[in-house]
Amino acid sequence: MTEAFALAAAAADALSARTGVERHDIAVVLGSGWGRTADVITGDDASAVTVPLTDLPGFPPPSAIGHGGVVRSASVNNRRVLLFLGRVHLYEGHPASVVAHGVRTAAAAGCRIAVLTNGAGSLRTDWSIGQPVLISDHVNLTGHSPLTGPNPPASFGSRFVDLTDLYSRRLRQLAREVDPSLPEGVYVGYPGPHFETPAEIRMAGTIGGDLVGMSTVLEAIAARHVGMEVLGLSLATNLAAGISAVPIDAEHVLAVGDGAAARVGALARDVLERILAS
Ligand code: 8IG
Repeated sequence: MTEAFALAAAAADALSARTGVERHDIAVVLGSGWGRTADVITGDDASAVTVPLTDLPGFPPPSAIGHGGVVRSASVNNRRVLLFLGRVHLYEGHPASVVAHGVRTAAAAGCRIAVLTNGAGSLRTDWSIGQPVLISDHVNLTGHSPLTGPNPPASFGSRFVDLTDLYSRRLRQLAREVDPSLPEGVYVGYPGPHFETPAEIRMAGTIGGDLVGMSTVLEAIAARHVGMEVLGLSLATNLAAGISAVPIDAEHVLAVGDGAAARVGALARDVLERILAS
């Protein structure tokens, strides 16, 4: 556990050496369906620097489709944004500590806010496909925690971290000031990489879920543990198994994201600017 935090500090040092930026303010993780929003979010900032994640200690090569495996440091309203294009998933065979490495690196780089985005299956037939949704809470069905293992270093909080307000009410409110029509939903984190059975989706609904996905929950826990404020944003890219009239197809899911990129990217940028001004 201590090694995980030391590795994140080393990655943050390498990042600052590569970007020439000593401290970053806000981290954004772009999940599946969100990759094309990066350019909308950072605009044509001449000071932007993109670094392959494998150049930084602790990041494995990406294997998930639609996940780029680079981190971009860019200026938004004179503040410094750290944009992860791609993330690590449990289903790639990595332990939870590796899944959490990005947010821990961002925290060590100075970020006090983590914006975690993902593509998700939706249980809500009243939402359209391509609808962005604020995550209000989650159910972690991965069976893992990024805090498993020896105690974290004393400079961090206890591993018995309170998750009552995991997804910040304040940040959700700021997002709704940008777009009052943004719905909220509970995200159920499954391990994947297979999609669910219809029975598993009925269970997700019974336990209060609105969205299902294979990411975000472990990063959110790790971010909260190091004292970051967390905003979760899902893009409902498909109706979940047993609700969807068509088979669930990972390529189609990415295409939905590409189709929504301009609109969703503008939303993400506006939300970031609103948060940075707060
Ligand atoms: I995009 O239907 C996307 N990611 N578990 N289920 C799970 N993850 C997803 C889904 C889905 N769609």
